[in-house]
Amino acid sequence: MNTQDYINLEEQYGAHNYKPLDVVLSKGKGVWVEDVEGKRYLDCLSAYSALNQGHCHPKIVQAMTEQLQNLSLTSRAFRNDKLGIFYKKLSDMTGYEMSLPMNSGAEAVETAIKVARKWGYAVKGIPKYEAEIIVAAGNFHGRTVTIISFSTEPLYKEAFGPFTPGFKVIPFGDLEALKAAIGPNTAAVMLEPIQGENGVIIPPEGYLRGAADLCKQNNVLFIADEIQTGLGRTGKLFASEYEGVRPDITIIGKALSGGLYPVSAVLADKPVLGLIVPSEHGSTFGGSPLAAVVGTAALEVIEEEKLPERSFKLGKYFMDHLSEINSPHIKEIRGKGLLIGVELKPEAGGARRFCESLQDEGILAKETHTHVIRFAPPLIIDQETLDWALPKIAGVLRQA
Ligand code: IF1
Repeated sequence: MNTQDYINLEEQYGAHNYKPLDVVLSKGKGVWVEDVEGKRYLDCLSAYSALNQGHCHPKIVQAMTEQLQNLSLTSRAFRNDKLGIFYKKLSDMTGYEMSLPMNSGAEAVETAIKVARKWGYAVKGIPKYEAEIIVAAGNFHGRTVTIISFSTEPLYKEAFGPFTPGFKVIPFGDLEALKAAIGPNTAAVMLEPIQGENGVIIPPEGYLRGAADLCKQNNVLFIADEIQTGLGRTGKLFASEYEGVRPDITIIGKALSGGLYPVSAVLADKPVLGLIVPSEHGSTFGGSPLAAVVGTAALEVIEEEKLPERSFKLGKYFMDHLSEINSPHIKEIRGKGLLIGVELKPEAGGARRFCESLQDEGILAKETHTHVIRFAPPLIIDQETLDWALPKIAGVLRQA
């Protein structure tokens, strides 16, 4: 079978909920992937930041393979000998007292919403079923019905109502709007520190700090969705650290497994997460021994290989050199660490064709929101590889 055969197979038998680049990958190692024709590419998407540790990281693969010889799943009806170790690692590394493991990011977001609502009723005393959660326009938190209920992107939402009530949407980056939106029934404010999907949108300096302060003053939980920005991606373990913010709840996923298996978690302290009692919440696969060893190994790699520091340093190097590219198409380059967006002028005709040219050059990147090319390579990338990629990126960006 060649590339076209694989594409035809997918198109014929699979739902068309994506329109991928026409590249069929069959191998991955570190920052590199290979397609079925044997062509090699630098991965500059990292599965939307799930591959911060690189493809098939040997340490995580070994942990997973060893575990597979012993025990994969117990369900949470029984305990297993790996989950506690994972909890402790999460706590030691993040400073939160407790965590609740799920699988996909969306499930962890749903979990955080449930926890925040329960806190609103049990602790804050909000009248039953009147809890409100404030979110930002342009948000992306996943695909479940409740989560799309507060999306502002019609394509993600419009066809799928009726929607879950209890959410209030305010403009991202506007503290006055947030202040005005908080009321007696507000249980939580949930934000992405940087809006990834919305085009790598960085809020004005002081916004997260201000939002967290407003929450504290008004007895409201501050929830950070760090599923994409967390675990080193932006040059710190968590993007919230840039403003000295410690959210009441932090949500992580993606790189929590290094891309081997879906592992997500909600992190919080006992007064919040301790409110959840047996049978109120759960998951067949969440917290399995397999997930626990993969999660533990993925966290160890982040620590041992100093991925946040690497991301900080190499992100700056990457951005500085991207900024030197003299292209009439570039409107703005923005980012933190190795989460970088290159916004093109509308006249450039959309980012997609640039991504296709990058593909020809052996670089896989993905457009986001029509005009932005997102560069987010695995955090294990080195300067030499960036030096290989930069002239190619420059060539593509200068093209007519
Ligand atoms: C898709 C985007 C990225 C996320 C944040 C929760 C989730 C995500 C901040 C849900 C997921 C993904 C999912 C994937 C594409 C993608 C994405 F382009 F849509 F926006 F990363 F930039 N919070 N992001 O970014 O996590 O349930 O998927 O594990 O849905 O097409 P999930």
